[in-house]
Amino acid sequence: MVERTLAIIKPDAVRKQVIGDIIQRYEQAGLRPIAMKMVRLSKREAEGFYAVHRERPFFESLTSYMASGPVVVLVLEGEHAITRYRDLMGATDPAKAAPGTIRAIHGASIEANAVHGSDSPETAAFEISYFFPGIELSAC
Ligand code: IDP
Ligand code: MG
Repeated sequence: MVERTLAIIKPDAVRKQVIGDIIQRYEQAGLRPIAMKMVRLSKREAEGFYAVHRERPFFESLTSYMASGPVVVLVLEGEHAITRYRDLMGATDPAKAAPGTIRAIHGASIEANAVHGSDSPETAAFEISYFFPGIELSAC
């Protein structure tokens, strides 16, 4: 089943200048970028994106961090893209992420963990529409 998932290359990874390395890993895994842009989220935009986490103790810090610098937002398409991208990212905490995963390689901390990926088809639909109007995906 061909799926679409939302990926974000987070501020720590952009600062480290590993955008190219991360996108290469997506492509080598058969996750095809079909939309992409660099944006600087406002605090409010980061809060809207992570609204499901608003009761969590790390919400304030997480949304400040996500607004701390530019991010690269992509839609990735491929067979079982959602779970395959979660596997490629690795566990939330880079210290616990399997060797060879993007978070193990590039993550700095449980918060600054290099990349985001949608966790379900419903989340992917919300997250893709948060950043990309349908018209920007229709040519792909
Ligand atoms: P996920 O990104 O692996 O799906 P979530 O639980 O959805 O993990 O958390 C969203 C983001 O919030 C994480 O990617 C990470 O940046 C941050 N985060 C998660 N847990 C913690 C924590 O315990 N302390 C600080 N930040 C956290
Ligand atoms: Mg999540």
